[in-house]
Parts: sequence; C-alpha cells; structure tokens
Amino acid sequence: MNCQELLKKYSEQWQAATVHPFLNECKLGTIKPKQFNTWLVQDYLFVVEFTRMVGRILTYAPTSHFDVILMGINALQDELNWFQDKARERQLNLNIEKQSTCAEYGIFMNKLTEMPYPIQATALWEIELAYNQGWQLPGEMLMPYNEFANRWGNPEFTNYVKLLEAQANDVLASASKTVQSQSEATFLNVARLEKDFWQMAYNATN
Ligand code: MP5
Repeated sequence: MNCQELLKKYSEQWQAATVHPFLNECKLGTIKPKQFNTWLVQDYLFVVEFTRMVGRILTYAPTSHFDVILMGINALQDELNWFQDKARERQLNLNIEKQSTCAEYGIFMNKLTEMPYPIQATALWEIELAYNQGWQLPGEMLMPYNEFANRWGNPEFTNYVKLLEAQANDVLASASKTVQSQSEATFLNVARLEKDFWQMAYNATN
C-alpha cells in the first residue's frame, strides 16, 4: 500500500475531505464572514498543535528525512505569524477555546506520535495534501480568499507535499502488514477529521 493506492482505494472519503461548500463559497466570495472567521481562528489553533506534532516527528524520522521535515517547520514559523496578522486585520481573538472537532484533531495528533513512524509519515503527507488539494481544486478565488487559496495551493507547496509523499512511500514499502493496515485506518481518520473541520466552520452562521 502506498500513498496513491490509499487515495484510489478511499477516493470517496478523500473527496469528502477536500471538496466542501465552505471552499466553493470562498471561491464565489459568498462565504459568510462568521463562517470564514471561525475557520481562521480554529485553523490557527490547529496549526499550533500541528507544529508541535511535526516537532515530535523529528524524534522518530530517519536523518535522511530531516531536510523535508525541517523545510515544513521553517514554513510553519512564517505561517503562524501570518495567521496572527490575518486575525489582527479582522480583529479576531485567537485566545479562545477549541471547538470540539478542532480539539479532537489535536488529541489525534498527540496520539499519532505514539505510533510507528510510517504511520506518522503517511498522516503528515495526508494532512498537507488535504489543504493543498482542498484550496486548489475550486480554481482561482476572489479577493480576499485568493490569498488563502494561494498559501496552500501554490506550486512550491505542491512540490513539498510530493516530497512528503515520497518519504511516506519510502517507509511504507518496508513496513509490516500490521503497520500498513494501521496506516490505512489512520488515513481514514484524517479524512474524516478534515471533512468535519470544514463542516465545523460552515456551521458557524450566527
Ligand atoms: C492543514 C491545516 C494544513 N492548516 N488545517 C487543517 C484542518 N488541515 C490541514 O496544515 P498547514 O500546517 O497549514 O500546512
């Protein structure tokens, strides 16, 4: 089982993780500010936990994988500051509680680094691909949403995700059957969390 095979086998779940009315309405410019701002604040809180997780992944990764992972951490430094700028522009308070889906995703990422490295590498690739494809698929977005779409849809980010895929494939190839099937279960968990995350933001209508 490699990354492309996972996407093919679970194409329905993957579609639900990456195609959502939230993103379509960003493209059309009809998303409600409340929905968008809820996503923005909750996604900042997600990225804080994600950054901690990627830091932990270095503990388990072979040194040959460091270059790509450190590239990701480097980009996260910029991304966290960018989120803070976007929140300031919109006068949003980042010091709030996580909604339940965001909290659940955080707990999932905490547990992920207790699992064998091939599972971590696969989930890391998948989480980044979800945003790469999710923000890319609708096509060119209207202002101000184009800035968000470009952050995850740009060609350099696509390339980074391909490098993550190669690293995941590298370790999946020699993983035991048990670890391979755990990777599959984890793939499905991430797909569900991604779908729920869009829905969480989309539900914020008042
Ligand atoms: C990402 C994200 C991509 N920002 N939010 C969710 C819910 N899933 C994936 O991670 P990053 O660190 O922003 O590239």
